[in-house]
Amino acid sequence: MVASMTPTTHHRICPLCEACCGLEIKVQDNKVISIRGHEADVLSRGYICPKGAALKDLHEDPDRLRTPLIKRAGEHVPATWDEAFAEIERRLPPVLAAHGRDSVGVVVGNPAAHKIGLLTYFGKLARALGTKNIFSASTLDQMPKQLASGLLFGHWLSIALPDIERTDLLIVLGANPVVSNGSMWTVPDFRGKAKALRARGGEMIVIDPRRTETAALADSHHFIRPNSDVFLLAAMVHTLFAENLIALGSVANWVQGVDEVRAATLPFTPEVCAARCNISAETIRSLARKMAHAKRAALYARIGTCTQEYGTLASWLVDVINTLTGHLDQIGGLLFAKPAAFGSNTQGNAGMGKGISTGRHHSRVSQAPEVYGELPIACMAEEMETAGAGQVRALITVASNPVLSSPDGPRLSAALDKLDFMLSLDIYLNETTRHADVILPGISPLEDFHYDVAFPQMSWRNHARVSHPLFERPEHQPEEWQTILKIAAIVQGKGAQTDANALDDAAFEQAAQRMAGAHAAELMAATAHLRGPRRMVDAALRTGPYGLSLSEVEAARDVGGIDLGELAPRIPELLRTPSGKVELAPASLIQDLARAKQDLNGIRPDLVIIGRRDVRTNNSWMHNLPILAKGPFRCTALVHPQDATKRGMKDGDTVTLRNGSRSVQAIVHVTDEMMPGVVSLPHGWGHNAAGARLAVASERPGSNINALLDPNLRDPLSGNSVLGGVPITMTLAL
Ligand SMILES: Nc1nc2c(c(=O)[nH]1)N[C@H]1C(S)=C(S)[C@@H](COP(=O)(O)OP(=O)(O)OC[C@H]3O[C@@H](n4cnc5c(=O)[nH]c(N)nc54)[C@H](O)[C@@H]3O)O[C@H]1N2
Ligand SMILES: Nc1nc2c(c(=O)[nH]1)N[C@H]1C(S)=C(S)[C@@H](COP(=O)(O)OP(=O)(O)OC[C@H]3O[C@@H](n4cnc5c(=O)[nH]c(N)nc54)[C@H](O)[C@@H]3O)O[C@H]1N2
Ligand code: SF4
Ligand SMILES: [Mo]
Repeated sequence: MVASMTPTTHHRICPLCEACCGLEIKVQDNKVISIRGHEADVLSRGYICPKGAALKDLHEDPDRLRTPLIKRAGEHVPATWDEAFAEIERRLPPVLAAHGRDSVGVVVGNPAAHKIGLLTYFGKLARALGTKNIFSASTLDQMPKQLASGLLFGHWLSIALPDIERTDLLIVLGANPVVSNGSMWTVPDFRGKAKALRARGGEMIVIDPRRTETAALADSHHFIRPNSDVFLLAAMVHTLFAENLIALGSVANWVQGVDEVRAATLPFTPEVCAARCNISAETIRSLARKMAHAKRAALYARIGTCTQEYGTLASWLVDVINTLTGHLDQIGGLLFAKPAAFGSNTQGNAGMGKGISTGRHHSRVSQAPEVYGELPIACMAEEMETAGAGQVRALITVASNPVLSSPDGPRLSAALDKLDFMLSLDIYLNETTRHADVILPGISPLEDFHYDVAFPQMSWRNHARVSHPLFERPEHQPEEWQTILKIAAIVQGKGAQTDANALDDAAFEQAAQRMAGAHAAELMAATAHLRGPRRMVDAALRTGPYGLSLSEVEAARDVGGIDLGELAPRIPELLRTPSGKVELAPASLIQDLARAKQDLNGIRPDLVIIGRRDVRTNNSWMHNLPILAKGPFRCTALVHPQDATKRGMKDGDTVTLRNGSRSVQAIVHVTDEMMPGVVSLPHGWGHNAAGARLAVASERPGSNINALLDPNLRDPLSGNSVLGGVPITMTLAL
């Protein structure tokens, strides 16, 4: 804790995106005076982006909530923590008692992945509720990638990562890591690493409907028609078989299903697929040959390939190509991380496991299958609107802003208004939380302990790093894990007065059994001085593959963390599939490929819409920070000159974008960086909701692309929403 006249220096991990950069923060008189990249950080080596520096603005933002709010007569008014918990106790248990467990839904959003208290305790709330209605941002994002990886390798978090510092060829499909700083791949300073790749004679190819900031660094760029990656990828696989380019390399003994893949991709000839995806047959063949001939190569794909109708198929075929060309589990190809703690594929029996399954239950209205314990977020509105047993009548949102981030926000907004009770764990009164009856704020990241649970499982280099609070949290404000345990106690009928620490002790005893089995008592004794997430981290580190402890990782904080070295081959030990092999041809995917085959000659709409990210934004919630909000307006619709001319439009015009009965207005920016026939509008905008408290963001609200999108359009296997490649019309606004 800090209260000094001379500046003090602190090191912590940036909690804002998956790059997880190490920061060096100087503090004086209890104020942040500077934030820069921590040069010694073992993972990020001094890199920082503008958002990292904006943590100061976040910490100081007057709109960031510091006390609970209760809605009284339509107005959100400040309340004490005791009053807020009492209000929850008054309103939530009766809903459960009258309508059963499924009548309370929970939705968890992106920042929860960066707040250890939320990430490690959310599950306890979901279990306490016992509801099937669990939703998250995963089905707006990476669920297809997780499903495909789970089917191939046996666990949802076994993600094959490009070995960027040692590769000769990197193909980037549907991702813009120069702006996003990487996703499902923790790779701070992607730009620096891509430049180094090219400087050592390597090649980078980008395939994207927009000539992106990442494409600007590449040797070549190809426009691809949105929503058609499955056709490009299947045709590449077809080519590998047709030209005898299959060479599995060191994993040859650990792969099954090659023949099934060959048979299933036979119909996808480059000639047939070229017209569908807008990439010539010759280019398709040349991409396949390049992957086959390069000694060290990696094909990387991300959200552009997930948020589409064939998201799981596309994600699967990416790793099929990586495997068939001998780059899986190869130095300079694709490798798997080996995290120091919480690694799902460092636990249990090495080399074999249960694998994954989906569809253990289904959503009530659309019958969408459960995937990784949750239902598609786009089903949330219909579950609230449709009467009958199991109707969602109360909702808990945890760091989630689905009114802006999920399809048909306006419909969701209307459904939230009709709930019997809504509780939000959030730090802003925004487009979603304005509907809540009670809002419980989380503490500022600078007041919080942190250890990344998920991202070391996807990091370009193995490491262990931890963050400590720089500032004391406001008096009486609980840490977020304590808040969650209190709510869990309320829904279990234990009452709001229950001591969170006692609940935590009981829960930890069970966790210790799971982690250490016969040695559980020893583990409990070794960690007895800790509580909450700190104790979980210590226990996970001690039982992890490097046998570290929290105090060892803490001791390395100011020297940039503990470097656990380059990624190394892990097959077969990593596998958790029932066969103990890489299951290259899962039945569900082979079957789904038939759906794509039906669509080989599918319609090619005149105009479709896709999304976009900007380095100064982070989904829907950082537009209120002055340092990021300044500068040119970013929520513009990018339109190719041909498309603009055809419709009599010019730069700066306001246009109406329409998808059936849904429409939004946006300002046009004409640019040939777009593929003709494709419009790009970023997501996370539309900050003009009445009752929200976002002074800076509401000055330039922007438009909500998700108001255009249809919640019924989903990848059927993963339940992921289709957020791109959706046909629209565009007319000049009157
Ligand atoms: N059309 C379109 N839509 C998209 C996408 C797209 O590409 N196109 N991308 C999708 C993707 S990848 C994602 S991940 C989702 C993200 O969508 P969401 O999961 O809804 O995440 P955010 O938009 O980041 O909103 C985060 C919420 O968490 C709150 N919050 C921030 N920090 C904290 C904290 O420390 N504690 C608590 N309790 N709350 C906090 C914020 O105030 C905000 O309400 O959006 C998706 N939506
Ligand atoms: N600055 C910033 N960084 C972020 C975020 C942010 O909002 N701002 N959000 C974070 C989150 S939650 C996530 S999940 C990651 C996402 O990280 P990325 O996946 O790198 O996300 P994007 O920058 O949206 O890049 C997706 C690319 O796919 C392209 N695309 C769209 N449709 C298609 C298609 O059908 N096929 C192909 N091949 N390409 C297509 C788009 O033009 C875009 O260039 O970024 C994270 N980092
Ligand atoms: S890239 Fe920027 S936002 Fe992401 S972790 Fe690094 S500093 Fe933070
Ligand atoms: Mo995301």
